[in-house]
Amino acid sequence: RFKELIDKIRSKSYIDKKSLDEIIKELQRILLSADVNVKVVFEISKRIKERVLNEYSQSRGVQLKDLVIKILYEELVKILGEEKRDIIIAKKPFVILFIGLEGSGKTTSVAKLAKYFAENGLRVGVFSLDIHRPAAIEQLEQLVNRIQADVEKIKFINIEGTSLNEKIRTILDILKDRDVILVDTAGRHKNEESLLKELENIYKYLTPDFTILVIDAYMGQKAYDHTLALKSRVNIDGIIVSKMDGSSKGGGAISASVASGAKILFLGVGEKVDDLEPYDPKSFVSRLLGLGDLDGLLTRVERLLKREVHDEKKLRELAKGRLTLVDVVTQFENIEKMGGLYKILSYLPGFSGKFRKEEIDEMETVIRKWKAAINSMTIEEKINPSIIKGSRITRISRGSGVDERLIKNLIKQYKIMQKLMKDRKHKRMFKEMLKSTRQL
Ligand SMILES: Nc1nc2c(ncn2[C@@H]2O[C@H](COP(=O)(O)OP(=O)(O)OP(=O)(O)O)[C@@H](O)[C@H]2O)c(=O)[nH]1
Ligand SMILES: [Mg+2]
Repeated sequence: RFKELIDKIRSKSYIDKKSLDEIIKELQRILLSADVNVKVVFEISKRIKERVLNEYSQSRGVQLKDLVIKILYEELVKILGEEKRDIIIAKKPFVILFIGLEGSGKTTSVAKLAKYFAENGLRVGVFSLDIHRPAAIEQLEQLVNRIQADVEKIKFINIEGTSLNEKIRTILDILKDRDVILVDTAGRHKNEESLLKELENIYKYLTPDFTILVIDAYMGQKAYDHTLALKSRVNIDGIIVSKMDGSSKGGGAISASVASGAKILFLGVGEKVDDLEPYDPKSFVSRLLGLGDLDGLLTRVERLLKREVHDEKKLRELAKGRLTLVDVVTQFENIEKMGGLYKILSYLPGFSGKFRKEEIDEMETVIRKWKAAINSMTIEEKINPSIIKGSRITRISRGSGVDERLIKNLIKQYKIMQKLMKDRKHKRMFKEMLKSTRQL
């Protein structure tokens, strides 16, 4: 579905408020169907709209659809995490608490991370505080025993028949020589007050150095409220998204990230202790949006943005004071900055009241299309527009989606402007410009 949206944008290379609104609406539908929380979708789409409007005029050479994807990507990873990150083991022992909804994959994730840390040369201690589900502690023990590691590397501890406070104190003491201690807990539902209270107590007695929220990729819309409920009781420092080996797109992770303020660290990609992957922003977002080669696209856009800066410089040197189409674009941008044609005209004697609002809106649309056409031109064409004829016009039209007729008219405008620049009769310039724009 995202692909369809992109194809739709592809056929547009200029933006007006209406078509951007359409794009944003479609984007909202896609994010909602990927299970991103409604509030989050609203926030993200607002940001994207603002940024597209702001950045499009400065991103010459970048197609609108690519710009939309780039901005969407940047906004998403701002929430999810912009890079792969590691848990910094800042002291010894470093205590990590695992929390999450029932069945979210906490116990499996504890075992996966035990293996991960052991492989990184750390001495790991593991224990469980899940006294609610039968056989929960045995499940963790079995998973840990399955890890192929030096027996010395991973130590599993359990003691029975004491209070929560006593149990935590005793086990922490036994494991005090470990580099890192991983603590499993029972699943909590946001409406089970006694379990949430118990979590608060665990947090208080354990004083963990780091708390990981484990969320199931299939959790969807519920992720937001559940995360908020947990966040109101304990700190959340990082997120593991489990079951990413299934068909879910993992949109719930965005909700969990927003609600907790924490970033994604790892993904669970299977039931075995080896099935752990570090989070990678590009592949996570590609999957969420169902986009194949996001990496390639982002690299291309970056390159284009860099090259444009370079091209501009070269262009300025070559043009040496001549009126180029880049200057024309700058003029158009100045008009926009000054509040649009309507405002400018109302200040010019002889013009105020001459045009109806709709006529001026129409002219502004034409100007936007001209800008798109200029974006599709080569440097030579921008400096010396008189070479733009025949097959060049066809090419520019195809590249920008702007009608050939409009491009020819742009060249005509340019020539008029060039002439008028010489005798500096700005008033007449406007008059002529507007007259022939109206004839379109
Ligand atoms: N396919 C797949 N299955 C997973 C993954 N992580 C966990 N599971 C499975 O999901 C189920 C629940 O996992 P647990 O680790 O027991 O979840 P939990 O959060 O500890 O569950 P409770 O302790 O009951 O709250 C088990 O059948 C796991 O094998 C994963 O990344 N991929
Ligand atoms: Mg468990």
